[in-house]
Amino acid sequence: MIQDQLAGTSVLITGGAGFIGGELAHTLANPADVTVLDDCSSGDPDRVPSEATFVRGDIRDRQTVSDAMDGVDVVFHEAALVSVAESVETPLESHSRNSTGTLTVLEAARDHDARVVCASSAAIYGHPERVPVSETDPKEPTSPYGLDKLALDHQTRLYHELYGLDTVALRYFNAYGPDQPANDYSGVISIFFERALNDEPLVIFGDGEQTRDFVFVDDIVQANLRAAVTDEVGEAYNVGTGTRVTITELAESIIEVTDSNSDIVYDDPREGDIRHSGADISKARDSLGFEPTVSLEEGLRAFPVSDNE
Ligand code: UD2
Repeated sequence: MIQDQLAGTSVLITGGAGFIGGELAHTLANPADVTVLDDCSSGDPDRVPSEATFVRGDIRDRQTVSDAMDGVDVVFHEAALVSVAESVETPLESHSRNSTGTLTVLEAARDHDARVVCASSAAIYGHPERVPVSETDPKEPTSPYGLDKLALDHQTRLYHELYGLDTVALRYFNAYGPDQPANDYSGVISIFFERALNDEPLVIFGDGEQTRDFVFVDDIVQANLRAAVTDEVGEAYNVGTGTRVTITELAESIIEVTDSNSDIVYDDPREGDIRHSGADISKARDSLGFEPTVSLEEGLRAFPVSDNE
């Protein structure tokens, strides 16, 4: 298994109480020595595995970050303000957490000579000129979140070019998994599951023909582990599956999987919504050996279908 290549190393996971960071922490808790740094502004301390050292703190606090990085070989930087909609409401907060926070992590990594794998996002591409989108395509973010992740993406590359640090940026497409919280700021899959399980209508914004590349959290973890050991550093990689579904197809699948009586209803399109998003993953395939392993059908079946499960 890829995580065995990190056996005996010391890793720091920022945002390790969050949806993706928590999954990484559980995967690495056995082979590696894991420290989690999370301020729990959106993360849940219950996600942190008992084997990990948990530091409750803010990634913008230089001393806290530096202390947490003492003796660390690899940093997985997952801490972020994760919601596009929230970033539109609070652009300063998004900038502070997503851009300044990342610089603070990279600066500490420079001091401690630690490798850093940073969570970038497909949001940096804005409305792609073509799908699937490849890493060199234009980047015109349409939200503060996308802009701040674009800054993170460049910061990650610059710390390699200027300071010789081993860095990698992973541009996540639409991440999902059973542990993703369902609220106004979360992804469509967790929202649809919650509504389907309560037989409430699934509300689609727009005509439902918009498409997304949904990537299961286990595959996001796999990409991170590969980035932690690759020689191809100073690079950014798309992390998706290379396949897309329409939001109507997604809603129908979730109703089927949950055996729900929910209806599908259509509402006004969401402002700033991207029409089509899908990843060209050939670079990650060729350079990292990344291969998505969980189809959308399998991923949806990993969700609990009743409150008792
Ligand atoms: C996701 C990520 C974002 C960023 C981006 C990368 C979330 C919450 N956001 O934005 O962080 O990484 O991908 O491109 O994961 N929709 C409905 N009904 C609902 C909710 C959503 O129809 O109740 C639609 C929505 O209008 C959009 C699609 O579903 O067309 C996906 O929406 P999303 O909020 O899950 O994710 P997205 O692609 O805006």
